[in-house]
Amino acid sequence: MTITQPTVTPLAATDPELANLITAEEQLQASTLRLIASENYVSGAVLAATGTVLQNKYSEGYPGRRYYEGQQVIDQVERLAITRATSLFGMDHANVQPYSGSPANLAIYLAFAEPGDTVLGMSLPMGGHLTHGWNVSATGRWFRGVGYGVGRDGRIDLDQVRSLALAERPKIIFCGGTAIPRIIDFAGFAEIAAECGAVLAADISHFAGLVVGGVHPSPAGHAPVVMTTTHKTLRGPRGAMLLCDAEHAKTIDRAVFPGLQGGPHNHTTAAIAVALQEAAQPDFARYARAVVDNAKALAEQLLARGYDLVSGGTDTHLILIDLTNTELGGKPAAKALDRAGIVANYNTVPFDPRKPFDPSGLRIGTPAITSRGLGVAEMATVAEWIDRVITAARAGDEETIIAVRREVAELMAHFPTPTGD
Ligand code: DSN
Repeated sequence: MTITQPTVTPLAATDPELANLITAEEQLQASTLRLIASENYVSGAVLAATGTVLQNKYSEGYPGRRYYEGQQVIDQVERLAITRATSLFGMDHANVQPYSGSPANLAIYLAFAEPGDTVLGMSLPMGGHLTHGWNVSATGRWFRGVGYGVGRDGRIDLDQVRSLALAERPKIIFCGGTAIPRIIDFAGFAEIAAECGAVLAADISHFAGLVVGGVHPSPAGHAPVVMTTTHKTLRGPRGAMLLCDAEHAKTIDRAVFPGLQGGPHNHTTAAIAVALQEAAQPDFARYARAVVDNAKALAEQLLARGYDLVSGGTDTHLILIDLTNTELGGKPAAKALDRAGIVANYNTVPFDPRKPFDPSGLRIGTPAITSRGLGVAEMATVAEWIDRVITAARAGDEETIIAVRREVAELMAHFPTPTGD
């Protein structure tokens, strides 16, 4: 048998068409102001770990208990990720295999509920997540999702959560979501879960990096089950983790595999381990603090320009702008900003009279721009750009939008991405 020498073929030589697309995306990410609250830039080390031969290996099972041989290295990689996760989040057990946040949340259902059981979560238009029991998601079709919301002040109404929990007796209560600008009162949720006999599941995907950086309270000691994606403020690869108290470890592990998934994505596990090591460094705490400082500064600047912010501001990385009084919907605003090189997403606001595909809100966040090194000093400029673009979009003034795009690209050229673009 002839053994061919392995060839290291650059992507550009093998598939120039695709390579060009990746280069175009790199340039887009480098030249724009990325304000999508759930996005970030990973380090070169995280990026390197994802593109490794670890992806060649099947590893159904858990370290020391696999269904395939040849796990001498993979077991060590997964154990490293688990140890770093439990130590960083102060929880007894970690499962680092979920492919992403949605399957990780589904594993929580599989672990603690039966089809048809009631679950209580923040309703999607109020700031929750699809997988917290919203009706179009499998979690709302196979389970009975009951939604709580915020009060007119834009803050989670724990009295409403308690009344619903006691009336509906859910098996699981989810706290956390995708458009919540204020910190989550884990202790308050834990009390309610204890009163109604539910398992409290904290979905900290958006702010996990703020938790490890010490600028958002930790769910440890309050929520026996915690889910986080790994690619938002935590700044790791696209993936997720489940953390839990020791008593739930076996149930959670069984739910992920063999309950829902097959082989773990070992290259992602490795990159999660790298991201967790980075997040344990003092620099990361400074990053988390800067994310919140930037968001607060940006919120102040927007308020000063007359914008309505849900809950009146932010404690976190995220700002939800209610554009109702600008007479421009969230969608045309997001599209105009995109033309100006400012990337955000349109979003419902609580009690939104408009439809989810054409809502009143704009969601912005500071994790990615803080990774580029922008600070409080730049937030006035960012707010001014947002204001100019929204005003221009209302007036049909495309010239201003194009002028802002040039200014954005000029500024961002001074703030290289963590991978050097
Ligand atoms: N898509 C994520 C977000 O933007 O918040 C949630 O899954």
